[in-house]
Amino acid sequence: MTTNPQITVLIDDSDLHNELRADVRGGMASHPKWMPPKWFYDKRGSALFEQITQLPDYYPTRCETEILLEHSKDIVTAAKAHTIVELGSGMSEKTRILLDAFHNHGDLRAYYPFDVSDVTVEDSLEILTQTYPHLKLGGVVGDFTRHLHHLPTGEGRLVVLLGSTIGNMLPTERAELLTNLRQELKPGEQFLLGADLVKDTQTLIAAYDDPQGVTAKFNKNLLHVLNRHFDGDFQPENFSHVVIWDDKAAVIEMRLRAQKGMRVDLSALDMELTFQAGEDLHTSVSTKFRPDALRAELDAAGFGVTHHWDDERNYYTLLLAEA
Ligand code: AVJ
Repeated sequence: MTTNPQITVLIDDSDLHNELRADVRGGMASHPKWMPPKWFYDKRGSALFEQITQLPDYYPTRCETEILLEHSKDIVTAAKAHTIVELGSGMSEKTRILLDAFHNHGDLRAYYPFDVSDVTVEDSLEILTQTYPHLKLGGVVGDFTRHLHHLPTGEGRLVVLLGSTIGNMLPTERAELLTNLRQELKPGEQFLLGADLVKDTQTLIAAYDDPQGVTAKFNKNLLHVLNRHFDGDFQPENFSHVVIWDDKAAVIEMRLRAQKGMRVDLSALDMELTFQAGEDLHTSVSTKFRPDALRAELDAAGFGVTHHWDDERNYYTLLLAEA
């Protein structure tokens, strides 16, 4: 009875390669040098992030899972959705908690993962087809910051954005995403957002600077990605993993600090980079939210927050908002 899920492909490997090239040309010419965090996630980077989610100090994934397990029935009842679209779905692992709850307590008819990685969308759909034979499945390979006008249609949609992915975006980028999303939705359609909250500095730093060194490896993986794409000669061991809490902006920053002066060749780009000793390459921001401020951002985009569910320690929150 199942038909093969239809996948809409809006970007391919060569688009990604070109985008990475543009980001290198822009970011490496800036002061300070910086790169957007989305380039960590090649095959090795994704596996390292998977390991991060299992670290004792990296609490966000566990908190979000705890909230989903504890409140999935309430979420189903409140959201009343027939269609789920998941942005940045990855392998849709946590989503399965929601899908199961909708199966038991709701009337869900369709699920659409939306992710930049074609392999990820294909693999997750293949697994889901077997587990949820009654669900209509489809997917989008695209960048939700650019391709939201390709949001799958369907009755009674719930768009979900989990994993504190929104924390990776800058305030203006968030405003743009939320506004665009609100515009895509019909009044009454829903948005479920997972976000990490401000808490004591020690806990925040420890989550990004584990003694096992997995996050350091993940951070340095960016340099491996650049070497591979552009025939580069970065020596990742000559950079150290640096984590900074910026209280004013409420962001955890990750950086790679040059341990000595260096020249780095990116042959395929005809580019030679110079690093001074101690110079930082900024590799990511991870925003931590204050509940009122996050609500205000959703309000400003035309959403109304109707529910929120937090974990026991108030480390993390799931917001349900209505368009
Ligand atoms: C997947 C972006 C939510 O910022 O917490 C984990 C990525 N980086 N450790 C985060 C990440 C370093 C993660 N997000």
